[in-house]
Amino acid sequence: MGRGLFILFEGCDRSGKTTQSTRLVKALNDAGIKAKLLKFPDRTTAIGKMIDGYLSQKTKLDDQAIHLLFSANRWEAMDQVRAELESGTTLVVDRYAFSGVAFSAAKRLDIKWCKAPDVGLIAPDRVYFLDIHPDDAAKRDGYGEEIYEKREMQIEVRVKFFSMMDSTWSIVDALKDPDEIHRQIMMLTKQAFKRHKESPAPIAKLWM
Ligand code: NYM
Repeated sequence: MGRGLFILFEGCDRSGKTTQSTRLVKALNDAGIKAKLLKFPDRTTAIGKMIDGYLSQKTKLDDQAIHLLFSANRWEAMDQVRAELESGTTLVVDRYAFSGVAFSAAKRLDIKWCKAPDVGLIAPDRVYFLDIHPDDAAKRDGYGEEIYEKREMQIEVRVKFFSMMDSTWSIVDALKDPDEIHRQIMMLTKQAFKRHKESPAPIAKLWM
């Protein structure tokens, strides 16, 4: 059996990533493909709890310090991620290093500095960018509860995401009907499996 695929969902806050990543995992499992959902930040670990305190505005941290904690929260999951992929499980991930860079660079940290701690993480096979304008996201339930959910910040975050896109990314219109988005994502994922079957690629490293 070949390795699983490493598929990411990225996007601004309230773009529907959690809904769509959950649906994708269920659809893959229903089709007999072993798949699991991961989410970053993983708020359950010791590092994740520090991140949660910061995001929910209970504690304060330097921009640099929180950036490094987000990265450490990914690194602490890497052994498990590699083992799962090698065992043939496809991993669908709700946010990853691109969120790390987009949010910190939006706070005016140097983009090269922001990328550095995540260099060498496992690289994604595909990235689905759920694109929503921050003004539309602001109309969605629960918006504004966490530290970064402010218009100016989200506009800057979206620009930073666009600056990091390459051929592994697909931009999906997050304002479309959720069923239609799901169908589009399933189509893209089927294509990714087909390509990987025809020419299997080894697990690669990010930004190397
Ligand atoms: N976030 C997420 C970062 O600033 N850096 C990161 O590395 C990651 C993974 O955390 N506003 C931000 C983006 C979100 C917030 O994410 C929490 P979520 O998906 O709402 O739990």
